[in-house]
Amino acid sequence: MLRPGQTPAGTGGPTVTRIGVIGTGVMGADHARLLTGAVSGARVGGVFDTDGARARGVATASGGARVFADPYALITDDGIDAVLVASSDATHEDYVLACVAAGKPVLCEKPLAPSAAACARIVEAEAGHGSRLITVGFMRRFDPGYTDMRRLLAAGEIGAPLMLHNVHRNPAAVPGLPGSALITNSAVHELDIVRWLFGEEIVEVAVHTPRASAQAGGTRDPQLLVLRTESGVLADVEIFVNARYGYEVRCELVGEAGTVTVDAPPPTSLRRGGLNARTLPGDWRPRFAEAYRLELQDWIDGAGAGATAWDGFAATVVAESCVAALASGQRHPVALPPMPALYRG
Ligand code: ISE
Repeated sequence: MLRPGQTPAGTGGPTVTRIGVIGTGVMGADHARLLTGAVSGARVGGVFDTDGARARGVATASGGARVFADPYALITDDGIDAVLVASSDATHEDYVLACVAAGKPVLCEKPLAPSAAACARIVEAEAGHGSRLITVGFMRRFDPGYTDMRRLLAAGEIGAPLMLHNVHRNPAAVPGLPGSALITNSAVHELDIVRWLFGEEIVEVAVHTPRASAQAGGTRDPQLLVLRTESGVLADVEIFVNARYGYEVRCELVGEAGTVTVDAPPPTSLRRGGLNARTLPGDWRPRFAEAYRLELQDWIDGAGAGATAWDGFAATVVAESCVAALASGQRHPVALPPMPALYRG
């Protein structure tokens, strides 16, 4: 996590943290745009992408950031205070470990790494370093709907929680996507939200599948995950990545004395020809625009509300159990090792 005061030496002006962005695809470009125009106290200091033209485009749009040919040179450069990793999932581990070795704060897009073993190596490195440097980009923790739901639950407004029903739909996915990717790439957000909302671990999972959609190109889509927490709360997650009609994420929390619903309808509706219509976004960026902005601001301010490396590890452990449950059709237990002291409290 960042700490305020990481001002480039000798500027004399307000604190500006220079961020190095690794990966300038859809998410990296969007983070760079927010850092440049919507977040205070930061600017894009450098960018790296395997596609040089794409990196140059984002550098220009970010007000002339430096373009690095080597991501490790970006990480260790004196002109870079902190790093945002938005490259492909398989590259996260190496970049995050290099940031820890350089003692630089890093915000890594989800998932922290594709396997629990890789996440464990990252946790071990950070615990060895002795202070927290890593934040994981589970942006829903900053979505006003989800934070309100958590606040209402904590305030006792709906009594003790019983169930959480989640709907997570994308309009289309690449044909032939492995069924496991629906869990590790998409439903991993709900795996994190369940841990964050209830403040306890998921201990058992099952994955059910109806017949696959004819639109899914051979992918086992949709899927229904059923998660049981330590205290016996059940959360179900419908993940459907070829829903065709648009991007939609919503959920309802059922408690002993009431429910809380998170929905994100756009404020404008069009009534015409017997219909009352609201436009749905095409993907997650408009749906979670405010969450991404608040996540970055929190990171820049060093406020520390973001997910830790341990949270990234735990979500991936649960995801691996779900993938095993998808393959076996059986319920699977989730086993986490003891949490290192660095992440307690
Ligand atoms: C994507 O990678 C995301 O992180 C989105 O939030 C999620 O809704 C989508 O399904 C993923 O593919």
